[in-house]
Amino acid sequence: YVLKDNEFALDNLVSTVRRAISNRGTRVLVVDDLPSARRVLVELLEAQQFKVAEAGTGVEALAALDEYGDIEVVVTDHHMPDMDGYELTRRIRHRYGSDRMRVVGISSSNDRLLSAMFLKAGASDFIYRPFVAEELQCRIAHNVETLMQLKQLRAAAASDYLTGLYNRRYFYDHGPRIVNECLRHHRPTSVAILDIDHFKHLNDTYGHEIGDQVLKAVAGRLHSLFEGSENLLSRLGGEEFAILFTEMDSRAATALCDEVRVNLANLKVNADDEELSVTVSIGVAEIAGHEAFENYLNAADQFLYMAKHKGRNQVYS
Ligand code: GH3
Ligand code: MG
Ligand code: MG
Ligand code: MG
Repeated sequence: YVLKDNEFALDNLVSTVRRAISNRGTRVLVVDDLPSARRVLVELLEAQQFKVAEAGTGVEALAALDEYGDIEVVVTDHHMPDMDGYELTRRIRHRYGSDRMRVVGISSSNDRLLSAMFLKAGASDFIYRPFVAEELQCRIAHNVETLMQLKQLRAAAASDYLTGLYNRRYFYDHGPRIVNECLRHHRPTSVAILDIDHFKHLNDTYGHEIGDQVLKAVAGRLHSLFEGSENLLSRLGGEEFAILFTEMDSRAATALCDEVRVNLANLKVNADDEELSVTVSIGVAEIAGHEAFENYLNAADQFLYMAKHKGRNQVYS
């Protein structure tokens, strides 16, 4: 028995430490009108390595969400003057989905329907007081875990497996939002489609694996060229990439694309004993009106076709 207990204790310690490490970046907001009750929660959470923020009212809580910007979990009391925890939960859910923000209700009320009310209002979890510290910590940890898994899923769904760039889905999902934002502020935007020249020939000559290596090298160079800029780069599929340029009309985007074209032509990819290089063709279209996003991509694709037709290794707009 003693041995078993020790084993359990050690197991517990290891998982506690592991959890504490993964909690480290997460900020939790504790909302309670009673300072002493708040203190207990804050100390328990800080012992778990969470970054903790505090609020004494619902209004303060909503302000804290804006002020910090990185709060991912809210633990809220129910009975509070002005705004109760149920109402606070509703308001938080109005602004943040449960995939971004977890809300955990907590109350010493003996109304057994309260937990159902909270859950219906969008709370992720509910704990009745008095609670066992371990239970609170486990429930919070599960919520943090769920958020982390969702984050990983979102990242996987947005990225292209071979190159690590944003994928087509992300481009078509976020592109229109960026365009609308730019149009609202009367900023010019343009879109470019870039396609590697004679890539089928490269595949046929050197094999698919070398082809993949070239794709990765081109993607890596594009990434480093656009890193830190507001422009959205993605791999549409195959040997085709798309770039959404903000703050750039067709003329500016075309000039920049020509620099990209020259830069890529100078890229050397080491494959087996050979140094390979490729050229690209690019079509550029300005987004000037309120047509569907696809229409502008089709226009860029038409221009890309012209660039190919005119002999490749060039930009057409
Ligand atoms: P063009 O200059 O007109 O663009 O000719 P192309 O040969 O580049 O164009 P085409 O569309 O005929 O061929 C594209 C090739 O890209 C065909 C396909 O086998 C290859 N490809 C598509 N996706 C991948 C990939 O993920 N890896 C590799 N290695 N090849 C791919
Ligand atoms: Mg209270
Ligand atoms: Mg192609
Ligand atoms: Mg091609």
